Amino acid sequence: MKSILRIAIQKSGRLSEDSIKLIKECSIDFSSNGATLKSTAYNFPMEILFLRDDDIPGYVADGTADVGIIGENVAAEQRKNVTIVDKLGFSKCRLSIGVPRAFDYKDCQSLNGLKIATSYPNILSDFLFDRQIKATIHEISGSVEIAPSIGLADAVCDIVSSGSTLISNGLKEVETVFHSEAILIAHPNLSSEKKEILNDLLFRISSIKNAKNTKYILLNAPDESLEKIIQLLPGVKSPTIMPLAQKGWSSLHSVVKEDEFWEVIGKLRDAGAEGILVLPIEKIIK
Ligand code: PRT
Ligand code: ZN
Repeated sequence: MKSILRIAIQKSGRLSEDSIKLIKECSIDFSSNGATLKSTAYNFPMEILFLRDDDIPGYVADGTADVGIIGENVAAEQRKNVTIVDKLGFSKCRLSIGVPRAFDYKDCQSLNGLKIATSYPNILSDFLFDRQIKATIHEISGSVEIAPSIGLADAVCDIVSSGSTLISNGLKEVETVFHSEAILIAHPNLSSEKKEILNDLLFRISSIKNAKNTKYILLNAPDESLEKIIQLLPGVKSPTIMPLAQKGWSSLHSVVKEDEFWEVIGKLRDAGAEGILVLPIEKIIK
């Protein structure tokens, strides 16, 4: 029987949409109607399992799934025997310590003697141990942010992204314990056939990551400006230049990072560039 790579992704939650989007951007088609627990890709040797994110490291470790997409925070907390094969760049967040706004916080030693509520006891205890802080960890599974206001704890250690949950619960963020983003984990001993499928998947993911925030740019310029413009838009290898029907003018095609584009646009126009078009890129294979 032909090998199939089983990937576990979050069924519903903050990772779901971007996980599905990433797989589909890899040109792997499957149905995902929200109700199914398992789906088979139509055009790639892959089966998709839809699970709770907390269950994914265990299933990947025991081989029920071959690979999985989870938050780095979950992998670091659970410490299951899995290999991190790629960072995926979405669901970025941090695990931070928050204390009541009125708390006179100086540095991490101010945490000595406090009771800290968290769903991440392992990551927090490493953080405290490294800094020789003696605090009590109170493990709770949800709604960590309300613990200080109901007298359950003095401080919290919870996931923060915008910071508004901490603020609306009268807390201030005082220490960052861990930075997280979505990662691809794999079973440590995949068969060579499954490894081959995983390598194909990783290659497709890298071409999508290369294209992220990168735009295709076309412009017209007088020939005497080309050298200057090439310096501004070096592209992947070097820009393509084609003569226009109008003598003395060329069309230049290149790629540019979106944030760098706004820095060079003024310089391109000063150099004589006209008719600048900027288009999205789906994939870049280097
Ligand atoms: O049901 P299931 O168990 O599958 O999902 P879950 O409820 O355990 O997880 P979910 O969907 O909430 O989060 C999945 C992953 O997304 C986490 O493990 C993180 O890696 C990542 N992530 C990114 C976040 C956030 N951003 C986030 N903001 N996880 C949780 N939050 C919560 C946080 O717990 C807090 O309550 O959002 C609140 C803080 O947000 P801000 O924007 O107010 O700071
Ligand atoms: Zn969860």
